[in-house]
Amino acid sequence: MSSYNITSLNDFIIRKQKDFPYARGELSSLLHHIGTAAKMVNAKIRRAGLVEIIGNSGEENPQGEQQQKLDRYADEVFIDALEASGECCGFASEENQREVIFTETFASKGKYVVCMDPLDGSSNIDYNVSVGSIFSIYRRISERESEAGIGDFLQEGDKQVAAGYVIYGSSAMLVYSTGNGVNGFTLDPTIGEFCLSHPNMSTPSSGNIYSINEGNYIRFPEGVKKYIKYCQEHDPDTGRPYSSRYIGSLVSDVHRNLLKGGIFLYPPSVSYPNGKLRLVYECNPISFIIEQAGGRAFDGNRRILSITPESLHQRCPLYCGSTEMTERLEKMLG
Ligand code: AHM
Ligand code: MG
Repeated sequence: MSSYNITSLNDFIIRKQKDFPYARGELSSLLHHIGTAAKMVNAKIRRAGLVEIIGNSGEENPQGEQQQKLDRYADEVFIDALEASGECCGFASEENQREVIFTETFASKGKYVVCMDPLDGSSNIDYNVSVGSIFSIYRRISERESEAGIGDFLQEGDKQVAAGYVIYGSSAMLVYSTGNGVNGFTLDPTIGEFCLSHPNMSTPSSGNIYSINEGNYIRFPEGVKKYIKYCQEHDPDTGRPYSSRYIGSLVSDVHRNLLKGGIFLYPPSVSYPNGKLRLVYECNPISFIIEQAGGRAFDGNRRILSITPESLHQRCPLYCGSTEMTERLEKMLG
């Protein structure tokens, strides 16, 4: 007897497409290509240390940070996959100063633009720590007959039609949402398919994990310091002290907290007065997933998804996770 009882990512995407009566498969095709590119990046990461892929590329990204070889590899793989999909007319990422507009190929008429952090947490890669990829998809607002423009990429997070991340951890997993809940797929390496493993993901309303780089404590806003103290106090009723868990890979920290319940904080600090994380391709897609899973994400004052970006590489503080925990923090921030 056959033991075929899997739902592959592609089966699932096509099944979901039927929920949208006028969908013509363009978004499905785009998601399918992201899944394929993610498998290529995963394959490379799995061989890190064996092939010439770890270490600096010798170049810097637009923010003056050292680019790793894998940063560049992942960026190129996603660009090529998205252009080949024919559905994406432009791409913006952490690794490119300006948006990349596809003008030469049939992709120029694509309906969507994609913003990405192709390899998040890449400073961890040389030390065998989990990293990820983050993506955000918008419907273009420019005319389909014209070239895509910067305005297509600077839309509020609320306008995302889909977003997700891939985590290259003890297994590789792709988690995405098209605004109708969140689903997670684990790569089965024996068959090379992402298979539905975490249907309808929802985050607990509270938890006992707080994730923050406490090395920057001295310069944190007072409200954040107060909240950290609260997390460390003893209270058997609420399970405090909470556990402090910080990998330094946004995708990995958020993924764990999403499943177990918790809060992630990247406040303003001395080195990063506006926070370190980038609104367009880190905070927005992550916040979309968290809200879709029932959590919250804000910058201290506003919902992340309500902010209109002013530039591609704009930074923004990020506080996100379980509802009760983020609400308490919000009160302490005043
Ligand atoms: P990257 O996109 O260049 O890898 O930087 C973003 C990463 C996030 O994954 C992580 O949350 C953060 O930087 C960690 O920063 P820090 O080392 O300051 O705590
Ligand atoms: Mg990043």
